Amino acid sequence: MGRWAVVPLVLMMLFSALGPGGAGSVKRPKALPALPDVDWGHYHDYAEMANILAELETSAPELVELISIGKSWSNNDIWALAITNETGPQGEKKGILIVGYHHARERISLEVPLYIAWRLVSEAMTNETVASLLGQLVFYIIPALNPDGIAVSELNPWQRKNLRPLDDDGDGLVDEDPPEDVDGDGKIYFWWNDTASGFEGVDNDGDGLINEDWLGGVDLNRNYGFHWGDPSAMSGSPDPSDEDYRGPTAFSEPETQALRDFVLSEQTEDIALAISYHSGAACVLYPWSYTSEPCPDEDKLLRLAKTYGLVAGYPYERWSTITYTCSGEWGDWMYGEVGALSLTVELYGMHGDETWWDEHTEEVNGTYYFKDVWEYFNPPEEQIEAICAKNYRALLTTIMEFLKISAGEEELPPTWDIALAFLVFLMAVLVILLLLSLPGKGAAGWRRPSRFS
Ligand SMILES: [Ca+2]
Ligand SMILES: [Ca+2]
Ligand SMILES: [Ca+2]
Ligand SMILES: [Ca+2]
Ligand SMILES: [Zn+2]
Repeated sequence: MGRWAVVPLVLMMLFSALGPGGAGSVKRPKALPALPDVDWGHYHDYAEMANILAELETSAPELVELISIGKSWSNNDIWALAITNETGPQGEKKGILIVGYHHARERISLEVPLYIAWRLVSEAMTNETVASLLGQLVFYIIPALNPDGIAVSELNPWQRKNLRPLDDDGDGLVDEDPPEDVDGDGKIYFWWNDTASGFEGVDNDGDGLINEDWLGGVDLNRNYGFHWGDPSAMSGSPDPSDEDYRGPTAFSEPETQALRDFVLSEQTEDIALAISYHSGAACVLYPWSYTSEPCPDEDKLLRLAKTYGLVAGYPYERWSTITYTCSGEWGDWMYGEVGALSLTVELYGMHGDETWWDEHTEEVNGTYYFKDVWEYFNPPEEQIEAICAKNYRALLTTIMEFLKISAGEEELPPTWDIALAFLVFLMAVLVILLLLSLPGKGAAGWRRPSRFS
């Protein structure tokens, strides 16, 4: 390339930097952030997630702040985004906390908060509702509270807990015998018959037992310091080998400590609404979870859960009446200790679908096999984006309802819905009648071409 060939290139670069109006001649519209191009057709691993979060901050530094709120057992950063309009009037802003991925096998619960962050930033200047919300609120989004779980769930999609090194069977060795994919079909089956049950795997340490000490761990959603270890609750086990092991003490885990310290720090605004994403079932839950009694804000929480549920198409109910009672649960702590209205959204899952379960269970000589635990908790990849999108809509609608609650506005009673629908119908009829009575280019206004007259 000759030396003069670069001139047009440089000129083009200059023009694009100045914008179509040239230097200062017209007021430039606010530039849209150059957003990362995200593929929502696959499950993101830890590195991909971290890249998207970093790119969001780079592309819109006036909206996004990327914060490491702590490190996991395997020394992975637990990333949070603070998203708000930093250029408008600041004043008192309320915080909205969104947290995903407490449980390793619930991979869709990472995609949804990641998508929410991406959509909020992408629509910050083009969607009036989003712009208004970002003016009044700060969104704190933690897509993956259990970052170590991502890689483990690829190896063993049964994994639920974090990676605290833990001697489940008390033999002095730590995490020495997790399940393996022995037959190489990419899945780990669970088998059971009349006398025994177990997972696919081999005896890694030669002690005669198979899979007796998995990787980790503690159930992060039983480790919070509100009614932690309450013996009256059905879930929150003291046994390290159990799926819902609550940990040695409340907030024993770096992951729950990170969330606690972030929520309670001076750095964050007053968090007034909090939403946590899980999967395995499809429903919206609210406190209490440790007891079947209603909490003092039952009315408000039901109103929020109903708003979310109606938009996303999920049933909604107090946690303890739809599932089972839990101790040390996130939503109870967020509400009971922090004072935020808290919802838990179960995004997707085959819980309670007996037909699906039967179709995915195989019987061979009196022993049953179940292989599709990934599919139990996570939608096929081609459904990820639609599930993210409907939850984004449900979240925005719920936040609008939350703002009404905060402003003391009453919920529209159901009779109002009917009255409103009737009014809309009446107006439509009137408009149609009006249109029909108008002379114009319709049938009545048609003129025959002159040559026929
Ligand atoms: Ca052991
Ligand atoms: Ca272990
Ligand atoms: Ca296998
Ligand atoms: Ca063993
Ligand atoms: Zn979960």
